[in-house]
Amino acid sequence: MISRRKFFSKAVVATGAAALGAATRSVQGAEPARQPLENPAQSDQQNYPPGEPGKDYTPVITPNGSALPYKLVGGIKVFHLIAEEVDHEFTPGLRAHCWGFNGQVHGPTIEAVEGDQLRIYVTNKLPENTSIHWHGLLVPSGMDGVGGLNQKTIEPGETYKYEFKLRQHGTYMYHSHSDEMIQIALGMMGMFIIHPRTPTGPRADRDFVLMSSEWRIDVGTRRPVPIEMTDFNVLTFNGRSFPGTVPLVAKYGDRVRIRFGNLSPMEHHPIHLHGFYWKITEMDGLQVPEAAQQPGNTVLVAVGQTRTVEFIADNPGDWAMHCHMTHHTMNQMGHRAPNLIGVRPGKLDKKVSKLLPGYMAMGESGMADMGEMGMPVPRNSIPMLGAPGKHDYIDMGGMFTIVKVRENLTSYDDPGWYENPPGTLASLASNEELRRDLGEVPEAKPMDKDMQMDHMKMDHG
Ligand SMILES: [Cu+2]
Repeated sequence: MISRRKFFSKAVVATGAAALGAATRSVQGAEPARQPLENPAQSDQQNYPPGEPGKDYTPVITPNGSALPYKLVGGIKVFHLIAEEVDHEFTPGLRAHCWGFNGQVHGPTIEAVEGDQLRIYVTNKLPENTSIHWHGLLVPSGMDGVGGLNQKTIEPGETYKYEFKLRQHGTYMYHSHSDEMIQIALGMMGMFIIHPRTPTGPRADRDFVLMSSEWRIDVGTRRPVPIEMTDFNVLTFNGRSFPGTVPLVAKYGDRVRIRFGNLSPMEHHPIHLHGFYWKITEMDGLQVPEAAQQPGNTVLVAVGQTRTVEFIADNPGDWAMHCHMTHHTMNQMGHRAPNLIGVRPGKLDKKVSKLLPGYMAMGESGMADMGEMGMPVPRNSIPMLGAPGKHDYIDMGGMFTIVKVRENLTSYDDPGWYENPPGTLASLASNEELRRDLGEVPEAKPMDKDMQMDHMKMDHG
């Protein structure tokens, strides 16, 4: 395979150095050698020893997940993925039979170094054919994994071999590319991280990997519905829903990198971090030149995309990080419920409970209380489940996690809840303060469920 660099150097010889610049840009496939968006993929012309963790790179952290181990055989990194059914826990209280790799949903993170030669065996223990695509990787066509197009699919019981050299670095993914709708909806995906052979720029102290997905699991069942198109009710980071997501812990001053990937069946996720702004340093694995790195605190990760962000953890505290679509921070039952906001149930409970013992109308004044009440729920379901927080109940779930930044950490274990320094915690205002600053104590009679509203008096006759 001829690389861009090789092609370019030939173009230079042919046209002369004076042609550098606009003229060579018009040559298809040729880019100036220092063009910042170019991947430094000279590695296909050169042989490198296998990259070593700790020496050539700092391994990434996959919260709630793990890295796929490898073995060195004659200088080649040999990995083994086993596609199989997995009894997966989304969060305590909800398990389902999913499809994943090596006993995990999602599959373990594959991690290697630019220039490494890889051999990846894929064993199929599923009841149907599969094949694996290396999403974003520059591999020979026959290694690209699209069933039927690039290869014969892997039949149940067979093991296939993929082999290629890594010619790039960045944040990528892998996923099934056979019966895609079913297999991706059941969980057959993972992250694929390639470290640069020659790192440029500052090294991250904490390098996290978070893959988004979404599922439809009907309350009380144990099998995701893979044909769902719109109404997903379990949303996950690395296959887990809050409170099942472990926090991302950093020391004050750490450079934190988060590599987001999204292989949800249908939906894009705007991931929002509180307390910081970040810069987007990679898009689909390609490095964004520093001058073009967009600052922000919400990054839209569309289906099939990866986005990498970096920030300095210079603000101690417990910080929410979540998809900002409100239905994506709910655990089951946030959907298809009747709208009871402002409804006056009156004696409804009493009347209905004659027919349905224990019936209780819910949601007239919002739904936040429902998770907290700890009401009996169908087996294997997490309707409206949140978690007790330090100050009160956290009524979010789904694609939600917590970034914890602390001074004087001695380890990256969960440090517990943040201790707010005096004067830095929202609190109940005293009457004295209200009179001093507002001139009065505001009348604050809460809305009564049975309150007669003005519009109810209107004559609709
Ligand atoms: Cu979302």
